[in-house]
Amino acid sequence: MGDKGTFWLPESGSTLSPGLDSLFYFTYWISVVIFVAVTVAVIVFAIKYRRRNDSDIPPIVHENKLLETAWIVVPTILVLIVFTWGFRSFLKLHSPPANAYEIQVTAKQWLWDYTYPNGKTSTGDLVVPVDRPVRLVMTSTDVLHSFFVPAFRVKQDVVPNRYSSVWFEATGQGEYHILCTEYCGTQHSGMLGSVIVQSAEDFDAWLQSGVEDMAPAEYGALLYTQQNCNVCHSVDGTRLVGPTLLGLFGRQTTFTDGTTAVADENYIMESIVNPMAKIVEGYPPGMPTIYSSFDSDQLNALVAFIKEQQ
Ligand code: HEC
Ligand SMILES: [Cu+2]
Repeated sequence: MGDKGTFWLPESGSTLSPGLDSLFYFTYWISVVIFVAVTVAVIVFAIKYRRRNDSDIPPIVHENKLLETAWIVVPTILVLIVFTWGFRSFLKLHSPPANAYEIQVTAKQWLWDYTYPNGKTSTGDLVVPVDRPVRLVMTSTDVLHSFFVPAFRVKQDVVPNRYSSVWFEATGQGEYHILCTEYCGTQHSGMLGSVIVQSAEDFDAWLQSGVEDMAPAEYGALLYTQQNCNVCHSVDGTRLVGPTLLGLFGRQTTFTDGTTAVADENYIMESIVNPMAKIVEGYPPGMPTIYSSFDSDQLNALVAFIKEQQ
């Protein structure tokens, strides 16, 4: 496969591409073989067994057990191979490595905004280091969008009021297209960008240059005191009115109705904007509902801050 892709697939730029592309070509070649075999059989049989005169009556044909078994068993095996292969790829697509570098993505009509852990921001162009897993935590401030990098074989809906994520590991330096693939209004087709993959050194230099905003986790720390979260939540393990935020991210929490959840980005956001949705067992339903008006910057910041309390 060349750098510029093939007739069927765009260039391949991430560690996810080879596995998915092989699966595509596997199903493609099976389809080609079956298509040719069926077409040839139809033509040959149509000629060979055509009705030759008015008194031509076909003989009675009985089933051929071997043939029938074969055309049940062989396709079943092929379908199971495709399923297993596809499911493994699906799991890989949805299991970012634990050490992935995280970048926040905010989609809005009609652009992509990126916020890096140190507060550096960019619009349109997403700069990432080569050969390092990157996880994008994405949300939208208005309508549905969808983040698509064809060369990386990743595509994920970006939805208001919740977080979705994708991860990839770019394998070569260069520029790759980002498209929005969810119709999102008049300028939808112009909602474009590039992933710019750089060497680790270039990326670090870029990251340190012209940082104007506070790091999300730092802003979160500020909100934590300004918004009085600290009155009810400690970050050192102490039990106050509410549970401690220490070790919350990734922790399994049990609720008063007996259900459980592992605290991820969506759980934390829901706990803040809709605190009555799930009440932590052993605690009163005492969290104020005033935080439902937080905007996505504030929520991203609090989520980043809480993630750091490990
Ligand atoms: C008046 C006290 C109070 C304030 C102020 C408060 N909370 Fe809470 N919070 C609670 C209580 C009580 C719970 C546990 C009951 C529940 O689940 O609603 C809770 C639960 C949570 C949880 C879920 C914790 C877990 O262990 O699953 C998160 C996250 C959270 N709060 C974040 C915040 C943030 C962020 C702020 C500030 C913006 C905040 N809270 C402000 C009282 C408070
Ligand atoms: Cu869009």
